[in-house]
Amino acid sequence: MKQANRRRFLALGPAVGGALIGCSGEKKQAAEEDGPNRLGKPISEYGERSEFEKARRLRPETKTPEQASSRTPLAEVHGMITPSSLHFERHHAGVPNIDPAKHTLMIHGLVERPLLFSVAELKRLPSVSKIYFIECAGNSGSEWGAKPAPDAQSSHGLVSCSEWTGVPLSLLLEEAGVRKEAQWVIAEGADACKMNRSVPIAKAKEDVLVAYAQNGEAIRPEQGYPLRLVIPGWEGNINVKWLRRLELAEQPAMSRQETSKYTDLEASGKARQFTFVMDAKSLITFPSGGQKLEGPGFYEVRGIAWSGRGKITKVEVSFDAGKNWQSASLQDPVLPMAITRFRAGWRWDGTESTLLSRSTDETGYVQPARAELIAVRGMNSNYHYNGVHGWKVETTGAVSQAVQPA
Ligand SMILES: Nc1nc2c(c(=O)[nH]1)N[C@H]1C(S)=C(S)[C@@H](COP(=O)(O)O)O[C@H]1N2
Ligand SMILES: [Mo]
Repeated sequence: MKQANRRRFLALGPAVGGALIGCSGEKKQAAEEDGPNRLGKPISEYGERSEFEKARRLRPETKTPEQASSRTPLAEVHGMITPSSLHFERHHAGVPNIDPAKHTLMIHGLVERPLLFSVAELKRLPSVSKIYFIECAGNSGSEWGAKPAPDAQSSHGLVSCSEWTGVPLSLLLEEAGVRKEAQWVIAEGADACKMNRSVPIAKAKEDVLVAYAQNGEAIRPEQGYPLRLVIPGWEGNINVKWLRRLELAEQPAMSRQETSKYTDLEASGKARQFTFVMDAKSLITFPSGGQKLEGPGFYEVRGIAWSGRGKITKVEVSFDAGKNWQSASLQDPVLPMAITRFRAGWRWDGTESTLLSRSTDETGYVQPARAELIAVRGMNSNYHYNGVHGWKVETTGAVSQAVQPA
């Protein structure tokens, strides 16, 4: 049975058959010289990837790389976890070099008992590990305009997903004793700009983490070493890195990042503020812009979906610009506020095709078409674009961005 399936698979076309051409005797000998008969490298203290692997973060050309973002190569990563070394970065004042032995977290303001924790003290407290995505509100912002970005990394690379370990913020707040007037927690980082954001008290008590680990090791400096806030499902900016202070207050701070930035100007000229939640989104990562299909035949279309409101319950894909839709299969585990991978088989007949994906989350929210999004939000926004995205496969097999009707 297995054999029969395998033979059928090989018949699917040139795209999958090529890799299985047998070795000639000569080739076999060469392979053995580099391979298992040759003594390899010794053990090492800290792992590096193979020299043949080239996936890397995309950085813009800029004179101010301390105030910039780099992007995850979404078309080159697998599964739901982003390797820490490829997690996107967004810094407003560079990455501070913090000695954890000297770093502290202060909790003060409207509390019964102001507290000061060392990193070591935080690590002694009851901990949890959770898989959550972090997405900059500016992710896929290029798609608001008439000229969408050419590939998955430049259009959607400001989202990544890690396993975060840390202390529930609710536990620290209980220890401090939150006074009933306190409605906001103002979080501040230890970077040069002391970036700060205001978190509503209900969310702070619900599921926020003061994280010290990412994917099994200490958080990377770029992600906030030694401490960061992880605020599940909410825009990246509020996930304050290099966390050093939490002030309980009656009012939000009205800081730069929640007034002049990270607000969304509507068509009427009125701005939406405190738009924390990242709505459901999805992206096909294979085939995606810049790639080339070798010829007609079978392909596994792959992508990622995520929602700041909970679990992804459905991803539909279309191979004909939205005329027909079918459900993709979702890779377990499907976790709330985490990246979910989807896959769907496609037999490409060689004609020009537009591939779309559309996600639905457990609240019933459906990722809108671009026109539906613009009808509600106008065209003034830089942030929170989550319209259905498409790639065009040309008859040559070249894949490029598909312009969605406005
Ligand atoms: N202290 C501090 N926290 C910060 C930032 C910053 O510049 N300083 N950038 C914010 C923004 S805009 C985003 S999108 C996320 C990015 O997190 P990452 O760099 O770990 O991907 O961190 C947020 N937290
Ligand atoms: Mo951001």
